[in-house]
Amino acid sequence: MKNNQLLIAAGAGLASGVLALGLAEVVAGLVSPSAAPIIALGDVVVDNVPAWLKTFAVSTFGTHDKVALLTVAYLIAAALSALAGVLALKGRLGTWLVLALGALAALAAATRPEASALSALPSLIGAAAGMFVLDRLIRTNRSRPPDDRRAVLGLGVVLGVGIATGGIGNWLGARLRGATASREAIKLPVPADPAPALPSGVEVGVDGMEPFLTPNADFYRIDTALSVPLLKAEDWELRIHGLVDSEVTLTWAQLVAGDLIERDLTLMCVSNEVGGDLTGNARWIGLPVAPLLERAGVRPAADMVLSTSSDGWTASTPLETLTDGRDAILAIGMNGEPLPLEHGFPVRMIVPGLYGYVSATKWVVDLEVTRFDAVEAYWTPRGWSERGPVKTGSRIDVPSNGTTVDAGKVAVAGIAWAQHRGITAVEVRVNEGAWQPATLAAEDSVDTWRQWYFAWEASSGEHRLQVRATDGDGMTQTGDEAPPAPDGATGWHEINVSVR
Ligand SMILES: Nc1nc2c(c(=O)[nH]1)N[C@H]1C(S)=C(S)[C@@H](COP(=O)(O)O)O[C@H]1N2
Ligand SMILES: [Mo]
Repeated sequence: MKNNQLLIAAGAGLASGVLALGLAEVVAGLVSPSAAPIIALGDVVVDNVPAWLKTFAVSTFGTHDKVALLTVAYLIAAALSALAGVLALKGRLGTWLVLALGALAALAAATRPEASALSALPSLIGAAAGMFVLDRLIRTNRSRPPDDRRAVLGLGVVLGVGIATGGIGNWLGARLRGATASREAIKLPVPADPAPALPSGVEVGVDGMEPFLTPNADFYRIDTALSVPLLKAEDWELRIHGLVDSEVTLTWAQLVAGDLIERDLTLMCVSNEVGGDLTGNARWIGLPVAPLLERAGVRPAADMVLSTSSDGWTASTPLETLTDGRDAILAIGMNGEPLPLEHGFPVRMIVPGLYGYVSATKWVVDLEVTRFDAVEAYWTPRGWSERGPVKTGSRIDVPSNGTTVDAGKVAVAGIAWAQHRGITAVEVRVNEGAWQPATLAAEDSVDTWRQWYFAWEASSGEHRLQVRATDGDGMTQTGDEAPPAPDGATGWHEINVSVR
């Protein structure tokens, strides 16, 4: 009997919690998706986790780190809701717990960089509804015998309504914010300076190799945003200020009317491990950054540009990489489409030769011309270097590690990269033997990765293959092993293959 009552109370708590979160989701859909309680609390967690935990999350869950975090958050919310239900049996403590959780989430939402005056509303309305429903459920159940089937039915109804409203809220959010519609309405302008056609032979044509240009759907995604910022191109504005003679404001209409260039650029995450897949190559359309900075009139004291996203994330980019003639752009197009929402719609920055965390700000809305000794970007106080030039590297993609192949000629192939320096040689060695030259695929540009191929005469047994690249500066990739933090992993990628 007693057990039954506890179980129903826990269920009442859970059902009220789901309803509270679902309703909060609807209000967040109207206010701002990032103001939803779990998202707001999650964002605070993301911004405050110690560096080692973030590194662990990315290395364990890779690009699924957000799903992992949200799953944990929802499990904690479920446990606390059930606890509130049990406490509510005894007195006011249960409803107070709901109120406290709601207030905490409201505080989190209200103090986010992208917060508005209404950001606390979803959590507060959710908590109020949760308290009311919990109170009603507990009261009705107290007045009934604990094995009454109507009690369970009531819980089920509340739970169902909660889940349904949550789903509606999410959908409503994306619709009402209009980001998808804004993106769908865009017809990318023809660039003034289009990319030359891909040279033939940029792909080695070995089965199992990724395409030279990464389809948008397969492009890796890394960012701190638990809910994708939903901006509309028509409302977008970029402010350029700081150590400049005159501030510049750039609207979407002005951006697309500018002299756009189209370039193939390979982007890579500093968290990419040796042999990792946190990299992609796309054909981007964008407006060069240098003329904008020139128009603003950069003061001599400046040595850095701090770019900020709509959700308050920042990157510190060395000024010289934006003005030395390389194709640093405010990108609006990715492989012939407007930027996908999760890759920074409507505008992001791309700077060839730099890891994403110091250059590739998505949903960019602000460029502050400043100094490295004046401000730190998002990842700097979290244990990453303030500067992040891409390190020369290479990877074996075929055959994959641990596979068995037939003796005889085996196609070994992969990619090598040294953005903005280019790749001049790739070498492979077998079982720590002599380094042997691989054949390079055609070069698209020095700013992209380059495929390579090696015809291996494989004899039966267990073998270890290693790869290393040499860049356009004549520097050969070091075999010294270093982890991704603080400024990019080093070491030779190796695979083990059984030959039968
Ligand atoms: N607004 C914002 N931009 C961001 C980030 C972020 O967390 N927030 N992460 C950066 C990092 S670490 C990388 S590697 C690239 C990844 O870009 P992608 O997700 O389009 O591949 O975006 C960069 N731009
Ligand atoms: Mo990154």
